[in-house]
Order: sequence, then structure tokens, then C-alpha cells
Amino acid sequence: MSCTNALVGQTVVRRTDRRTFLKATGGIAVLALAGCTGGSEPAADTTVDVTLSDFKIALSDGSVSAGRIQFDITNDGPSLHELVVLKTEIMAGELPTDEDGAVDEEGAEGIELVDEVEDIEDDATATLTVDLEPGHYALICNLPSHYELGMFIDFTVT
Ligand SMILES: [Cu+2]
Repeated sequence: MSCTNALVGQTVVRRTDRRTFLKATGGIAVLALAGCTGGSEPAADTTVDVTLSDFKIALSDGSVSAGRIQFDITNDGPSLHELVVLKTEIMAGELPTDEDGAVDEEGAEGIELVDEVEDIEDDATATLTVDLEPGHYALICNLPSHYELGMFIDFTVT
């Protein structure tokens, strides 16, 4: 039996469909876990709640210990949003932007893209699990103009 991580990693589930989703996958997940003897992703050390809205990002905890961090993301809308995790010494509100007001996630000096979840719809939830070493991070939404409208927050890993 293969070891399927049905409930780990990146999942995007509409909040309104969540009850149905869990009901539908619950049985499968139990079977998968029963057949797992190793090789599965380790559980997160820390969970941080992330709330996206027009136009800000709120965290349940702005500083956590290094390790496997699970971001439980909720988009309170009303717009589509995303969550981008950047490792950088630059303060979250001072990242360089191009003429479109977007942060260069992958080319800018001193900014390292860790991971991201795109296209989180209004009223939807998503999960992003990443291994983070100590340092300063910036969490942003990089949809056009959303960063400049205030969708950034500093995050520290100790
Ligand atoms: Cu946004």
C-alpha cells in the first residue's frame, strides 16, 4: 500500500466544502496512515494561523522556533489572495518593487523565495508547510498592487 499524504502539504479547500471534504477523505486518510511505516512527511513542529484580507496579513504568532512550520491560511476576502514566504534581511514593508508594484520574488538580491500558495479564493483555506531555519522572513501577497496596499508582515524564526 502506498503512503499517501492526503492531508499534508499544500491543500486548498473551500471552507464551505470542508465538512464534505473531510467526510469524503477521512476514511482514506485513516487507511493511508495505517499503511504508513515511514517515508511520510513529518508532522509540523509549530502551527501559525495566517489570515489574509483586503489588504493585510495577520498572524497568530510573529515569532516561532526553527523547524517545520505549518501555516494554516484563511482568506477572509473579499478578494483573491496568495501567501508568499520570502527569506530576507529586508523589512517586509521595504522590499524593492517593480513598476507594477510587485516584489521580484525570484531575482532580487537578498530575497530568497521559500515557498508560496497561489490563488486562495475568498472564503477558502489553504495549508503551507515549510522547514524554516532561524532568520528573518517576509510574508507577502504579491498579486498586482496587493503588496503596496499593505499585504506584508515580518516573521521571525529563532
Ligand atoms: Cu492579496
